[in-house]
Amino acid sequence: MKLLQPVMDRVIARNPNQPEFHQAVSEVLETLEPVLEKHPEWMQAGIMDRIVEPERQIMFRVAWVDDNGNVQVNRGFRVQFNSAIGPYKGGIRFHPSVNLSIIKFLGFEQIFKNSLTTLPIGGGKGGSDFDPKGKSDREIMAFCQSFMTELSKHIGADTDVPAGDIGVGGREIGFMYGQYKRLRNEFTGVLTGKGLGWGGSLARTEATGFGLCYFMDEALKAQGKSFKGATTVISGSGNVAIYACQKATELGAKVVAMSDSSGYIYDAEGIDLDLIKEIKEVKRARISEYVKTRTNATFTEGCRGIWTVKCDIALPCATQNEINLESAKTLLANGTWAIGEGANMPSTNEAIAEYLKAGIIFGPAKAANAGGVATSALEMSQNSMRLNWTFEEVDAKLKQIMQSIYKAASEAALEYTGNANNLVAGANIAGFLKVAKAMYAQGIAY
Ligand code: NDP
Ligand code: 2IT
Repeated sequence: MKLLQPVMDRVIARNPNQPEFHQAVSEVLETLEPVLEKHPEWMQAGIMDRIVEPERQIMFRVAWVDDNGNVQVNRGFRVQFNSAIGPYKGGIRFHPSVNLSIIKFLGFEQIFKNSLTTLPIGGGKGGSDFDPKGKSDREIMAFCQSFMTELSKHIGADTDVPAGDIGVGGREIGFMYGQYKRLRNEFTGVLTGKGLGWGGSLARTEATGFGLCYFMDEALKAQGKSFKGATTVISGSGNVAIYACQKATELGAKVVAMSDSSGYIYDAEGIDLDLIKEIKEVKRARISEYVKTRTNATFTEGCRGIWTVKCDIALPCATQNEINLESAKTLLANGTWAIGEGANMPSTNEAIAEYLKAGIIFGPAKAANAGGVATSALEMSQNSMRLNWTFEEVDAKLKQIMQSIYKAASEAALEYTGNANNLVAGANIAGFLKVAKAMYAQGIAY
């Protein structure tokens, strides 16, 4: 990196102790050099230094009362990263590991992902270090209400539209939406992932997992391959993993392993997804329960072990940096020929370099998991029009969007790197171009 190394150096100097943010920025800057060589006017207009600095970062106290009557204090975040092409858009994550570095890496990635969807949405992300595990419904509600009491001052249907992410699903969106409405007295599309009876879009729940499979299906087809008969491993067992499992299975794959943060299950006969849904969606229990019913399956403690399971296709759908260099090497040594990222930044930059070196089919997160936010944008459209599309309509639009993302990424990859299969560069470049053009056109205070 020549042109952009000074930008990277400034990011590191200005944002010490934010390793995840540095990682996400470095992965993008590494691929944008040829674009900036063609556009010196963008360098001159400071587009690069501007794009790595959030437009606004909000951090706030979230105080709430637990079931024992004790006061608990968490920290809330909303990073409004870039609004060049639309209102800030991105999920909210509740997980004890959440900090500013994690929210910034997610918000930064969201800029390019949202641009790739072709829909008018800017990039943002939020969350809290609140741990929903083991909390009662009342505690979840109390936390969500306190969180939204502050967040409501900073968002709006035309300003910033949050949604779910790790630890935030339909239940949490409901509690937050109720509080927003209570405070503002307005029924607008200020959140996505809402319930189907009150403004939610059909197929939003399925969208990220389905979209991942639609994207990978295109990438596989381009190389004469498909999900048919492919042994597949999916990490995680949350929203993204469950619907990735459903669609991959529909497309002919045999999913043999899934996980949660305590370990992974292996079922040689193929995962029983109804059982997973019962355990994770209904009972909110641990995945280890699976082997009580499916007695031929095994449970192994620890998260990284799942990457030692021999598979053709791996779909990491849990969390960031779940595949490090060692796990990447294990996958490749076991003959894995395709990897599609459902989670955000699940592979370290060293792991990605290893995939590219091996020449496997690799669907990077920004492109491969964009189906969730794309369908959120479709939910926003339906809310604005005050009407609902059918499941089939939304699903068809989602599929078409994922196909067009694949096309845009592979064409940009070919144009700028000479290799249509380098979807890492292709996705970053295609996503960046639209945002950079918009930022340039909109000028700067002078
Ligand atoms: P969920 O909360 O529904 O599920 C998360 C899953 O990942 C759970 O199985 C969880 O296990 C596991 N997990 C979470 N953190 C860790 C960790 N630190 N180590 C190991 N396992 C972990 O979240 P989603 O399915 O919504 O999100 C999964 C990934 O997909 C995230 O990276 C998210 O950013 C990304 N994503 C989500 C989208 C969406 O629409 N929801 C859209 C695009 C990307 P456990 O239950 O034990 O914590
Ligand atoms: O990472 C993501 O794209 C999401 N968590 C979904 C964001 C959204 O606004 O639907």
